[in-house]
Order: sequence, then structure tokens, then C-alpha cells
Amino acid sequence: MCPTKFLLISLLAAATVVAQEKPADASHEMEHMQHGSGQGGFMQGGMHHAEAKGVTLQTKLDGATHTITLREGPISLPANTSHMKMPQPPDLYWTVPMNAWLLAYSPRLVNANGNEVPGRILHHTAFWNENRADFLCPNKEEHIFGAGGEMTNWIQVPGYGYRVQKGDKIRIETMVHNPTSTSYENVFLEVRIPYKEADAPGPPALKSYYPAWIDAKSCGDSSYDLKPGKNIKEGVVALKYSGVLLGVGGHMHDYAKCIVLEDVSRKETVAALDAKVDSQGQLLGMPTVTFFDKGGYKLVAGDVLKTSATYDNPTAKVLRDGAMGIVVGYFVPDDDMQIASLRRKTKPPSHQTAAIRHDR
Ligand SMILES: [Cu+2]
Repeated sequence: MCPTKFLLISLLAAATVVAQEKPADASHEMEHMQHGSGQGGFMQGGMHHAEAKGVTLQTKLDGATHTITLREGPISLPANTSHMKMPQPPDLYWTVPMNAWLLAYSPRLVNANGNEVPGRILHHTAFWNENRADFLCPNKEEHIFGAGGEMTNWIQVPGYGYRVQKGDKIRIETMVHNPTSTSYENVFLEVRIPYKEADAPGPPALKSYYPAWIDAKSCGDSSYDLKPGKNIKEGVVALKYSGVLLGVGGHMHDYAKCIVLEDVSRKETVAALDAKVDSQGQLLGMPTVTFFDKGGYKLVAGDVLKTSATYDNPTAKVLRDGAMGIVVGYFVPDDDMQIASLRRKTKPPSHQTAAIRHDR
């Protein structure tokens, strides 16, 4: 269970964590996963992944139902293969074809016949908008969607959406593994995204929210090692904008216990989320907490937010890059222009430049 009476601890901890907070330096500006240049694999924690061959991205736009379906594959997953040993799909790019709001994300894994295969063979997928900077960690691209083996469904919030502009490049980063004793061939990751066009004249049809990834690793690389036994990881980030959180969920991996988001400045627990795991410690899901029915959870520029992730690793081994602890929410700023204007103007890192130039 997540601690709910933490006030004293957080008061004591606040002094230390705020003191430890320092500006992100280049060596820590590693994103969610480390990328090479798409030349036959990418690096993660110094390990080289072989690249899976023949994996492409297909997109289907259904104007009648206002749904985009992205389909990544085919991927072959031999039984009992860790993510370090498995050949991994390269980063793939979706160029957004219109001005719109993306409303929700429903991921699933299917085989060539369209039958569902177990979600737990997805290690994770992450969608990044390369044309925007993250409002909490501007050293990172805006991370617009993510899911792991628990296959989190990102639900629609009535009246809100994530605004994209025609031509935005969405980088799709997927990692697979197969902890099961069954091999799977020709697997496809499908993500269905309902949308609403934003080209109609007149006032905006929807309000914009921005994804908030509040990470136990602050603004660094999200992955970290799990030592045997109990692990608690804490990170802080200072909010630069006032606004409201519409709701939060969590992203963790196997052996997760719980994740807590606190507003350290106001000495409040925003949310405490208990991980749902099976008897083996495999992550089944993370709960979500919504605030939008009450007008949102108010946050103020300058507030320091702290994420504390707790794991209990029952194996006697160090699990390299085995953990992440991220509270994921939707943030609506009081002044939309402040965050809407966080377009990436600077030259992106070299591996991204290559990809963008190639498309021009
Ligand atoms: Cu993860």
C-alpha cells in the first residue's frame, strides 16, 4: 500500500530534495530510452539492441468515425526472451496529416489474423512529438502517449484534447520482450486514436491539455536499476505554469508497489496509486484518479512536485533498467498560449535531424 500519511516525511524530505535539485545537464539529458541514429539498433544503458528487420508503420485514417489507427509490425517474438536479447523495432515516424486534437489512445497487440495476443509481451511503447518541448522538462520532447504490458487505455476527457499541427512528427518508440513460454510470430501493435479536426472557423471546439510526465528520475532518463528487495526512488520538478491537473495515472513495471505524487510546496498528496500486480509480481495495471469532474486539481507556478516510486524486487538479482516510476497526467494551463508556444525552434539532436531532413 502507498503511504497516505506522509506529511512529516515529506516536510523533512522536501528540504533535502529541493537542495539536491539542479538544472539538467547535458549528460543527464538522456531521454526515456537512449537512441542511436537508427543505424542497426539503439543503445540502452550501454547495451546494444539488435534491430528487428521489416517492421513498418501503417496508418489508416477513417474520416467517417474520425479515427486514426496506427499499426506497427510485423514483429516476431521467440519465447523466453528478455528485452535486452530481443531484436527491437527501430523508431518509426508518423507525420500528422491535419490540424486536430487527439482525444484518446487505445493500444492492443494482434497477430496477422487480427486476433489479440497477450499485452504483456509489449515492454513499452512511447509516442513523442518531435516538434514540441515538454513543459516540465524542456530538455525532452513532448511525450504524448505511452503504454506497457498492462496496455493502459488513455481515455477521452470530455471537452479536451491534445492539439497537433499538420506536419508534426510523432516518433514511435517500441520495445518488446517475451517472458512467456509461447513464441509469437507476426505481431502488430495497433493504437486507435479518435480525433477532432481543428480547422473549422470560429472559437476552438475543445480546450487543450498537455501530457505531464512527473518522473521519479526528474528530467533524466526514466529507467533505473532495481536492487533486490525494497526500492524507493524520489524525484522533484518545479512547475513553471499555473493550471489544473485533470487526472493522473501511473507508469511502472513489474514488482511495482505504488507511486505517490505530492505537491511539496503545499504539503499535499495529489494522488497515491497502488500498483495492481499478480502473485508473481507482474504488473497488471495502475489505477487512475480523475479531478476533472471537480474542475481539476489546482497547481500554481513555482510549486515543487515530487514523485516517489516504491518497488519490491523478490528476485535476488539486480534488474538492470528494470524500473520506471512516472506519474502521468493531463495538465491544463491557465494561459494556454504559454504552453502552446513551446514549439521546438532549436535544432534537434543529430539523430532526429537526420530523420527530419530525410523527409523533406
Ligand atoms: Cu517503462
